[in-house]
Amino acid sequence: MNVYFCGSIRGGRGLQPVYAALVSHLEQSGHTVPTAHVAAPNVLSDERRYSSDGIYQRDVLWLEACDAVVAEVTLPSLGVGYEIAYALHKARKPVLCLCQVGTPLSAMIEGNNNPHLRVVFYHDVEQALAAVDQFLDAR
Ligand code: 6K6
Repeated sequence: MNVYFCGSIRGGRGLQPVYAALVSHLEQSGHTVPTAHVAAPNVLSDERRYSSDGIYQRDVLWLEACDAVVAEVTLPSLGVGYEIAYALHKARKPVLCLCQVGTPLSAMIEGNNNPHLRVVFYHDVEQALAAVDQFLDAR
């Protein structure tokens, strides 16, 4: 499947190792991840050659083309929130949100009963990877 991965960039890079584990797991499972760069340690410098306008146009095209969205939402990020809303309401894609237990998640995600949205709170990365497999296996 073509899986659009979302993770915080300007919202903070503290969970980059978790993003890397998620993207690596998706790719090792045979999925294509157009946004694999979100998990790269140097995304901010690598992507600097693109304009914000170019990034937005590219990411929206990828959202329209994907089969499913996996978003790590522990760190609050405007971009990730926008991508989730776009995927659900404009591109009409299934979305999995992964959040570490103990994190206060926005009510706009936690309280959202959209049938295409699944929110999973996880204790460790293994649990998050299992949630990804379960979500994609059901597609
Ligand atoms: C570096 C310097 C200027 O811009 C950059 C790189 N910016 C981005 N590169 C790639 N994807 C981006 C960028 N900014 C936002 N995104 C998309 O939004 C990604 O797909 C992430 O899932 C999400 C992150 O949003 P913020 O608000 O945390 O940056």
